Amino acid sequence: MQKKVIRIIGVPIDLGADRRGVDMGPSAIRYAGLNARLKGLGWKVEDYGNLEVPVPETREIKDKRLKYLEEIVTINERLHLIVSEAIKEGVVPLILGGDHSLGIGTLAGLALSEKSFGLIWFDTHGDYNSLDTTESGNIHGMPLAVANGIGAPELTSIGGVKKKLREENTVIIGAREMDPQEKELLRKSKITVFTMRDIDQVGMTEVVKQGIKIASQGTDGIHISFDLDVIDPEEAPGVGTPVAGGITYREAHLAMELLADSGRISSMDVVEVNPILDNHNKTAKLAVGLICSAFGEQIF
Ligand code: 5AB
Ligand code: MN
Ligand code: MN
Ligand code: MN
Repeated sequence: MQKKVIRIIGVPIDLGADRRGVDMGPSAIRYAGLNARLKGLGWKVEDYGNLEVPVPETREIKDKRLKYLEEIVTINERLHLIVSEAIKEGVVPLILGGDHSLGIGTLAGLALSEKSFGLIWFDTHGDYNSLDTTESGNIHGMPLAVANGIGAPELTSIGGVKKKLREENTVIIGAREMDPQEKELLRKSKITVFTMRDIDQVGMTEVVKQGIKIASQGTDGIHISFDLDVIDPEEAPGVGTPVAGGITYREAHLAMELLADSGRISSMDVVEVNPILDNHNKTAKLAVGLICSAFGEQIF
């Protein structure tokens, strides 16, 4: 890795999800010792602090198919500028969530750069719902579709151009729960989906190696979007939407270690940590371990 500055950007948002609590994610992750550990690895750490996010009690849901749309647009408008600024300055943005609706802003920010990025999306879910396929109206189930130009125009237009990702360089790893119509929509795209079955069958090493290859072809770097719910709830109980049958603690670390070895990580989101459901900050600590593995920490 050539870049030596990491800029931490906290986004304490839970407007994109039904369950309250992921707004406390950035605080829990910092409390678990993130900044000191990254410094210990030789990174210069700039903590930007948190973006200002309204609490749901002060707002109302205007459209049940797109809950808190206006607020989420405002936050992602701000986030995309902060991310694009970081890339321009040559520092690595590390975005702490908050729910996954922040992925809209991160990817819009990356798309503003002259550089091109592949994307690896670690998630139980596809996050590929459109206005017509969503059953919940929760925007955290939509960011990948929005980044691909599908969804409410208020969201897809953030950052100008419509498409913020290159489908052929986009990979989902760890999928195990998608809405029926979301699946259909995703199948129509050129996004590569590695499900839990693929991981069971060929192993995490092979899946991540293929993922890196796909995300690297013709790109300058790889953005990792890591939804903690990809990990089994036994090991990561503190997440917004826990689903049984996830990847293990070690598989998650191995994935980050392999990505670090590739030398191609240019930015990262870490989302959906929910301290209310957590067990003594276990999930936030795990998140810190994963971030450190991604940014060069080795066992020996
Ligand atoms: B997460 C669901 N597909 O759209 C929906 O945690 C879940 O960012 C979305 O991956 C989960 O509400 C969003 C049922
Ligand atoms: Mn997600
Ligand atoms: Mn998820
Ligand atoms: Mn979730």
